Amino acid sequence: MQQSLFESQYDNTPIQLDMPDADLKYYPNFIPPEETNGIMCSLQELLDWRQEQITLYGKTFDVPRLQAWYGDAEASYQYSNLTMHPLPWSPILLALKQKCEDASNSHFNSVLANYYRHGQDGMGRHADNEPELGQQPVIASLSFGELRNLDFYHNKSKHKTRVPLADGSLLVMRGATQSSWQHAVAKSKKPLAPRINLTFRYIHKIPNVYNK
Ligand SMILES: O=C(O)CCC(=O)C(=O)O
Ligand SMILES: [Mn+2]
Repeated sequence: MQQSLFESQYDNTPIQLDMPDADLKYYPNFIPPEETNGIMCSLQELLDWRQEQITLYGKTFDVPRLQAWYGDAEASYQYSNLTMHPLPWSPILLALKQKCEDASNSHFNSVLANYYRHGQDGMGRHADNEPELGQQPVIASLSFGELRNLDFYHNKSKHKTRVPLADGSLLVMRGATQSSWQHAVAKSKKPLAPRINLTFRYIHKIPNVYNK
């Protein structure tokens, strides 16, 4: 199965999404349909899924999805005064990373995997604008399983745009996308099947301000 990731002759012509202050390219059939289910099952089974928690106003909650963080050893980042280390790459993630790098003409050293188990899993509004990602980061977002909407909210105009992310699709975000927009995966009351999303990123080394 992994071999065919490299051999695929599938049409990968992207669609440039027409959004101001953003550079978004959408590849609807980036992974051939006959391969997506096998990859989804492998990711469900092989990744070290974790239930992370967040504390808000003194109360601790489960994050509404499972997550896993993989990457090069040096792709660590600071989070609440802690250094977070990625798990070492697995072959399937490396194969998918290579494919995303080729399409986006970029280099990635880490991936955040999100597993939305059902409609009540989602992700709140945020931008991927941490200092470790640098100015104008390139982020490649690969989706498997149930179609979920990625809702974009413009910081100034408050304009909202919904981008449906289909099984086997790739969305490459670059330029001003993160500085001008926030994005979120909305929850749904409908019974939705599982979805896995992989966001490939490049983490820059920045000085550890906490240990100075
Ligand atoms: O699941 C998605 O499509 C979005 C994931 C995301 O925004 C993130 O990992 O930062
Ligand atoms: Mn994001």
